[in-house]
Amino acid sequence: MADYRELWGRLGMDLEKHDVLCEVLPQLYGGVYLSQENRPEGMNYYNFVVSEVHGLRIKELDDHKKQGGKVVGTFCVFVPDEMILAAGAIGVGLCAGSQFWIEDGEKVLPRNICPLVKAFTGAKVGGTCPYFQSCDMIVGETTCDAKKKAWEVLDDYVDTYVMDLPQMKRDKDYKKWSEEIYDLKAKLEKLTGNEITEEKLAEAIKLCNRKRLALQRLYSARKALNVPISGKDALLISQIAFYDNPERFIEMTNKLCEELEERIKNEVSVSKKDDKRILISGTPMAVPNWKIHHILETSGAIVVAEETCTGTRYFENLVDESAATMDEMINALADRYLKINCACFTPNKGREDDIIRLAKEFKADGVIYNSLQFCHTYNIEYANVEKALKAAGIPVLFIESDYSNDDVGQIQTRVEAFLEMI
Ligand code: BJ8
Repeated sequence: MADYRELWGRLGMDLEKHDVLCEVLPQLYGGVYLSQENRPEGMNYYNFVVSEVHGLRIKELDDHKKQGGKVVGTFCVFVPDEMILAAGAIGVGLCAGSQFWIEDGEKVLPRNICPLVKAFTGAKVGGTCPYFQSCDMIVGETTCDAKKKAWEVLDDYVDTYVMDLPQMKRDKDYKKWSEEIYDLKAKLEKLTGNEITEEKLAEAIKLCNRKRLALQRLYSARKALNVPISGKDALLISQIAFYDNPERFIEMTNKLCEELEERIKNEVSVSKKDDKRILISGTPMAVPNWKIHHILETSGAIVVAEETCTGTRYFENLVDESAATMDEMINALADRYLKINCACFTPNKGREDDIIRLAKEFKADGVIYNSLQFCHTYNIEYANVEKALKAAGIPVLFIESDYSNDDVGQIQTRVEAFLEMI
């Protein structure tokens, strides 16, 4: 990797602490990713993106800022990327998935809350994430209590704007979410100095839809009986989708999909005949959280899909492109986004239906329900999901975990017993 220390220094990072992270990541990536056999050639692009994770893309953000552009950080798939792009800003997903950031997070937050929230807060407080350091503003949302209160803490470090997400799906909630998107529009226009015109928004809607279609195509390839790509690799691609340049990401992902479709034709597979096909459902897996996939795929399973926000919830459903006026477009955005079935909604029967539908579509032998520790919404929602899956005859195993490696052995034992049983 080129030398980015001058750039990191300018971003106000803690260089010494960041060096520790830079040492750990390649080892982790090598063990989890580069040890895989028969990976598609197209994964070389994503290997390169990871090798430059705090380098090249940060330089691109820096160049954009030097020309007067803004960078906006987000933490939830409900925040419409289309508005950020239409304002001429670059959006980056900031959810963090490493134990490395927990210690700094716990300096300002209680210990007994979700690791995802502690990690992204720690990344900012410790000055060890160049994406966070590049942000001119972050957009939070009122999804869960942990996030909701963390915004108040983060506001001391960076301009923090919060969208008030309704938690039911009645007509008045759709209306409210449209209003929230209108407010975001005004905020982004003020931040960037650019007007969000109908033309710009229409363009951004098309771009985000093309990105969703590329990810849908990737997931379609995983439905094949001879699975052409590992779950770990597919997860990595979704994670990269949150911060890569969208046009480049679309191009490279479609190119990879061509290769995967060829593999399917030629029956080239990364899975073995007896591997159990697993659908993962639950909380998002922010980079570099590859823990559950790695355990599964080294224990006789292949992960075929993720009903998560680093999976189907990110790219299912397109925004209606026939909307022409600003009102119509904003309503179309509200419609598409409020279809996401996050456990922060009540009731959330739609998610049970999604999991059953996906398990069938991807021919899963079983479901791993994965919840981050202290995530009340996903933890509690398991009871209803389990009931629904049982009624549908689909085996399920519940795993609650954090970012540490302390429970790897225990999870492995439970996973192996589950795989034997299904
Ligand atoms: S749409 S899943 S990205 S809120 S932070 S809820 S894990 S306790 S991330 Fe999420 Fe949006 Fe929903 Fe998806 Fe639980 Fe942690 Fe809260 Fe979390």
